[in-house]
Amino acid sequence: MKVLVLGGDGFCGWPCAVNLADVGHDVLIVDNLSRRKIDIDLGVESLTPIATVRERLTAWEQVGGRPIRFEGLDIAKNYEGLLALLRQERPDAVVHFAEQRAAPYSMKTSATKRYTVDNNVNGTHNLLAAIVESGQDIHIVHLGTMGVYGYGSHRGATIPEGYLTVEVPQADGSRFTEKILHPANPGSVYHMTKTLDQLLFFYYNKNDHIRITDLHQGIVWGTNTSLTEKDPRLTNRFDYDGDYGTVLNRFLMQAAIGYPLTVHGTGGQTRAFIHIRDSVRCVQLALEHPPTHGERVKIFNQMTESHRVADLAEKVAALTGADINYLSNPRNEAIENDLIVDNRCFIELGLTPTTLDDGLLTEVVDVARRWADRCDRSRIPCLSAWTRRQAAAIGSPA
Ligand code: NAD
Ligand code: USQ
Repeated sequence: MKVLVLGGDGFCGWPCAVNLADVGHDVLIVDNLSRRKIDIDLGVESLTPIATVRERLTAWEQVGGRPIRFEGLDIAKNYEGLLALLRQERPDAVVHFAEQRAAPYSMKTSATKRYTVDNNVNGTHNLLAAIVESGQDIHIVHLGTMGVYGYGSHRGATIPEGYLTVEVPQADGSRFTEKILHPANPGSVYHMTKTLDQLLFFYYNKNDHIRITDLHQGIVWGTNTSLTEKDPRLTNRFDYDGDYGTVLNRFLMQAAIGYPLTVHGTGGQTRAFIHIRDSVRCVQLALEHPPTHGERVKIFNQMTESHRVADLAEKVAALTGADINYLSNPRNEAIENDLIVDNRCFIELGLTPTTLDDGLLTEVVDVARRWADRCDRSRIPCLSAWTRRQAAAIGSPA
């Protein structure tokens, strides 16, 4: 299959691209390298040293990998370039990772809010419009987020895979049932862009019959896969800073350098998680099981387990002896929430979930220890506040 991987230089996209090439697909990475530029603007670096795209692709061929090509393109700004690329390449599928993905970054300033909306919504819409204009039958596999469902109380209900069955009362007292997109309840400007993506997919699937799989992914942890471990130049990025670092990888890295684990609030927030190796496998499964023509948008919950943030901190502390610090929460989010998730679609397709085992946790701590001298401790605190009230509480500029 010929596959374009939009955002294939990023944390989830890079291991996914090499896996797809490894299993025999013809892969072209499309990326504007904005993530690397944001690192420069923020004055931070991936904890692991990452090679340039060119070095990565050369290394991949040198370890015997099927060649992967690269195209530098901004999918949000260069519509004509994207359309020309689709016409030239005629891909069977496009995997879409190319969005600004950090909630704290999206909440930093009005400029980062506007950038996140412009980049994410335009990028997704450009892709949909370009597929229609190209007249081709291309399957889109999009990386969405579990955060579209929201982290308020679901009152013990199981979160379905995208669609909720509701009963609608009629004036005459009768009722009918219908399957609707699960109501969206975003918790940040970033998460809001993913809920807008969902509506764009719904519309283009209905109007133009584009085949789409939307993967509602949980928080990805871990760093490398067996393929990115083959050569140091293939190493994946490891974000640890207050904007881009995600909770479990941050805790493991903090434990490695002797920094007290940064729990926001009481740590009662419950979130969904998936290991990077499973994330890569799920994308492959989704690509190889496309929706049929005329099928509505296929939505999978791409997560393997749910945990409370405080429980994760305690688990990491027990494993490493780290201290835990309960901090004022910079985010405007529920103090605690329940999260029961249906993830049967991937299990039925053959995913064997990698769960939080001590060996894998230790592996991440070892990676972090190895690169501990690259860590800038001053960049660990989360200083991006959701509202003025939160900014005042954490002593951050509003
Ligand atoms: P990342 O920032 O590491 O990678 C995104 C890549 O897309 C980067 O290489 C960036 O340069 C590129 N990009 C962004 N805008 C672009 C544009 N306009 N044109 C071309 N390229 C562009 O992020 P990630 O962690 O790899 O996440 C990838 C996707 O998966 C995102 O859509 C994210 O929302 C989703 N996701 C990530 C996680 C996670 O824990 N990392 C969890 C759930 C969902
Ligand atoms: N948190 C801490 N301490 C920290 C960092 C975070 O307690 O040091 C808490 C946050 O307050 C939040 C939870 O941990 O309650 C998760 O935060 P996160 O930064 O790990 O994850 P999030 O902002 O939700 O975003 C990440 C990815 C995003 C993806 C999302 C999946 O950056 O791209 O969409 O996970 S999900 O959470 O399922 O919506």
